Amino acid sequence: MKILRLLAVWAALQLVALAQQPSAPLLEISGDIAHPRAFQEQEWKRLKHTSLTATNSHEKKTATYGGVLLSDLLREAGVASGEGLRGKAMTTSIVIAGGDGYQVVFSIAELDESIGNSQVLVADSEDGKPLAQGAGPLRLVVPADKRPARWVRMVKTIRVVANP
Ligand SMILES: Nc1nc2c(c(=O)[nH]1)N[C@H]1C(S)=C(S)[C@@H](COP(=O)(O)O)O[C@H]1N2
Ligand SMILES: [Mo]
Repeated sequence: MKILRLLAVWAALQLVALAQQPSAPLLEISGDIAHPRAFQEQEWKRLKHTSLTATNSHEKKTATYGGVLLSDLLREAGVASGEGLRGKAMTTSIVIAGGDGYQVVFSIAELDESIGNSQVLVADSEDGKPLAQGAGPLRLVVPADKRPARWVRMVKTIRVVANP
């Protein structure tokens, strides 16, 4: 009987440990930044969201995407922007990687609202619905690009790389 009670306690402890395990983050921002961050789904939902309409020329499909602007995310992570973006910081690159290892690069100045002002959205919805499996949960939307080669599917990490 004592054994059974011990087993029950052990099983309960296992369940508590399982529930406390942090799930894999939705997105991580790391590299040469003041505030590396990992966003869980709940935190991501609370970030300021923006929507824009863009055409995927590959699929000849125009849709309205909702998500967080890359420039807003970078500012939140402490990356230089606006008048603060000058000198050596002008050579910083932003590497975006998908869950399949596909990576693309943006230069900091092309994203900055006061310089290139190229809007890049880390999208979490398409026409009001979550992104399809294999594309989401997060996908880059780059309206200014002619070919959607930088529309990274399954975005997992954003790495800020300062030029040495
Ligand atoms: N994760 C990931 N994203 C990716 C790619 C990839 O291989 N892996 N290919 C890119 C290329 S080259 C193109 S043209 C578009 C294709 O987007 P589509 O599948 O929505 O047509 O996805 C881009 N995003
Ligand atoms: Mo492509």
